[in-house]
Amino acid sequence: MKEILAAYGFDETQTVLQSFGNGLINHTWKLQHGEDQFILQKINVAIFKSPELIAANIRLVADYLKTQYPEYLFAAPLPTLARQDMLHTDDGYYRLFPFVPGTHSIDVVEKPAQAYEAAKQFARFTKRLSKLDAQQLKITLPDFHNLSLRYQQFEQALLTGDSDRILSAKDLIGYLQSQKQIVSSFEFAQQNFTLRCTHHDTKISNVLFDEQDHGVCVIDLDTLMPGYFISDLGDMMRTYLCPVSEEEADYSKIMIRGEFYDAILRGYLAEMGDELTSTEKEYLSYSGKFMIYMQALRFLTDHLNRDVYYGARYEGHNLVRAGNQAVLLEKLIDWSGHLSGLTTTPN
Ligand code: GN1
Ligand code: MG
Repeated sequence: MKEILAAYGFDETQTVLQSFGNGLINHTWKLQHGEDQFILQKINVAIFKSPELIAANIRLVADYLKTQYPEYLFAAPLPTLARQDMLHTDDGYYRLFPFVPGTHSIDVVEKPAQAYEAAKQFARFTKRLSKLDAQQLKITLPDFHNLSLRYQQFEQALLTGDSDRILSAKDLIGYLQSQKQIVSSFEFAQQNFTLRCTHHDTKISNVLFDEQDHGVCVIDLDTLMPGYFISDLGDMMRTYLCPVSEEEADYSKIMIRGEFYDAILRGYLAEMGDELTSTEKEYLSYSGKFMIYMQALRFLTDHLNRDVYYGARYEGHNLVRAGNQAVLLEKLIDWSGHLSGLTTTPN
């Protein structure tokens, strides 16, 4: 830490570091230096193999927004004393962000208004970048939301994963196999949707709110890449619709909160309503199923592969997470069926 603090010009005796947020991949701290607050983040290089691509994307977007939308608040990383926008030490890559004064973040969506505000912020971000060619963005995580590949990785784990785990997860495996049509809809999306500058991690803690609980800006651009709108809209559905998170082991608490669904859509469409094509608009409700299904596959695949990606804090942790997401998927399919008066919507 000494080396890191020195690189940013902080006096160690005046610095207080505290773990921050609940991300599974990168480690994040809140850094207090005298009166000033910052966010320090260590990039997990086992996952992000080329951190310089993240820095390149942030620079591209920061420069674009500065010229096109100077009023847009964009929290770019702060340079080191040596003017680098990322610090490379023997121990990894670090970044420092300003803590935007007067803002706070939340970890759990408790009110529909928070869902509305967050959806509007993520949509505004993509909309502001709609004239920037998404192909100019670097791919920081290849195939990150490629559902076809995630399904193949799941099938591979069924062949080469831990055989005891495969056996004991057979009901869940069967359920996810029975929902494979969700992959076909993704393949349609790939052919027909517009490639956009997509955030790919739209959990609520990636939005900063002001004191009146209005959304101010989005943060955490590690997974900013070319992608489809269903990733951003869908991950909001995955993480805002249910009162409990993917960590909840008591599945009786999993439910769909209809008023949050409406709030997400209203917020998202308030900014992106004019940007989405009519084909894309037919896939609004699909987006939730897409992301929940993919997350269930990813957690289960990792469980079968002995937790190499997400890690596990207890035996069977990723199985619990996968089961949680499968129940959420079932509830959403059921709920959206009632919504449209059909048993299930075609996509
Ligand atoms: C990871 O690190 P975190 O929590 O922001 C993962 C997401 C998953 C999420 C599930 C790079 O995000 O894709 O949805 O866990 N990020 C990566 O909690 O794999
Ligand atoms: Mg993230």
